[in-house]
Amino acid sequence: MKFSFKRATAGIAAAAALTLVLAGCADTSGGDGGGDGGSASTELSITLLPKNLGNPYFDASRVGAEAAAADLGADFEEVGPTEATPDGQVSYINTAAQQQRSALVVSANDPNAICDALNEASDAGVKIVTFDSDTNPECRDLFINQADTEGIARVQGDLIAEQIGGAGEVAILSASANATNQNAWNEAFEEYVASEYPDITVVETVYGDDDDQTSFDKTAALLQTYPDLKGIVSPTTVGIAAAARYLSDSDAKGEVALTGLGTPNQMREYIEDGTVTAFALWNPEDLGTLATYAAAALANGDITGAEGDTFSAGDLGEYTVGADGVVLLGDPFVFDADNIGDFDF
Ligand code: RAM
Repeated sequence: MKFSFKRATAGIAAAAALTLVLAGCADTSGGDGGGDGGSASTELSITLLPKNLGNPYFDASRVGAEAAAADLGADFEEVGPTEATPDGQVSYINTAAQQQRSALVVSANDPNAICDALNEASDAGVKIVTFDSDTNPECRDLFINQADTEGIARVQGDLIAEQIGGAGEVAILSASANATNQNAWNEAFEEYVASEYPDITVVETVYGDDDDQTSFDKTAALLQTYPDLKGIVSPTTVGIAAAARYLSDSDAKGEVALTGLGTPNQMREYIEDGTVTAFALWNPEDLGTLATYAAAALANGDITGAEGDTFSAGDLGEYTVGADGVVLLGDPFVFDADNIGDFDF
C-alpha cells in the first residue's frame, strides 16, 4: 500500500515559499539547437500543467512534484491557465514542445481536445505523463491514477448512503463537463448506487467548472429545484468546498447531507461546524511526487511505459506500470471529525 500522508505538513509549509512560474519561459535548459553549450541537452526538465492554477489540490501536487524534481536534480516549472479549460492548456503544451522539455506532467481538462498538441509535443521528444485526469491513452505515455474508479465510486456511494439513511434524492455537483476523471467517477457512482442503494435516486448532475462561484451558485440552484433533496455528492475539491460554504450558511445545513472529494484544509471548518460529517480523498502531494518520478523514468529511458515496467518513486517506494500505461497511487481515504486534525494539506 503506497498511500501516505507523512510528508504533508512539511510539504505545505514549503509551498508557502514557492513562486509560481506563470509564463512557462523561465528556464529553457532543455537545449533546443543553439543552447548555451555544455550538457544542456541531457538535462532533465519537467513541466507541471494542472487543470488550473489557484486550486489548493493542485498546489499540493506541485509541492510533491517539485520535491521529486529536486531529488532528481531536474529543472522544474509549473504553468497553467486560471480557468479549467482545454483551450487554456494548449498554449502551455505548445511552449513545452518548443522548449523541448524532457517531460510534461498534465491533468487534462478534456480527453480529446488537447491531444493534437500533446502528440506534437511527443513528436518533439517530450515525454507525456497525465496525472489526476487522463486523456485518451493514445495521447500520453503514462497515466498516474490517484485511485481506482470503482473504489472512488464506492467510497462516495457508501458515505452518502450512510449520511441520508439509504434513501432519497441525491444530486451530483461535478467539475467541468468534459473532465475525464469526474465523468468516469460519476458514471461509476451512479451504477454503484443503483445496484447497492435502490432507494436512492440521483436526480441530476450539475457542473461548477471547478470554479468557486459557479459551484456555489449551482448548489443554491439545486436546493431550489429539488425541495426534497437529501444529499449532494461533489467529486471535486473546488465543488465540495463551495457547496459546504453555501450549506453552512443556509437553512439546509444539517438537513441536506454533503460528501464527495475534498482537501482537509478546505473542509475543516465545515466538519467542525457540522455541515459535513465525512468526505474522502487521496494525497494530492503524493500524486505529484509519483507523476514526477514516472516522468523522469521515461525521460531517462529507464522505462518505456510498457505494462510490467517498474520504477522507483523515492520515499513512496517502487511502482509497476499496469495495463494501458496506468500507474495506480492507492486507495481513497475517509476524513471525519476524528481524524481531520491529523492532516494539513
Ligand atoms: C479538483 C479537480 C481534480 C480532482 C479533485 C478531486 O481539485 O477537479 O481534478 O481530482 O478535485
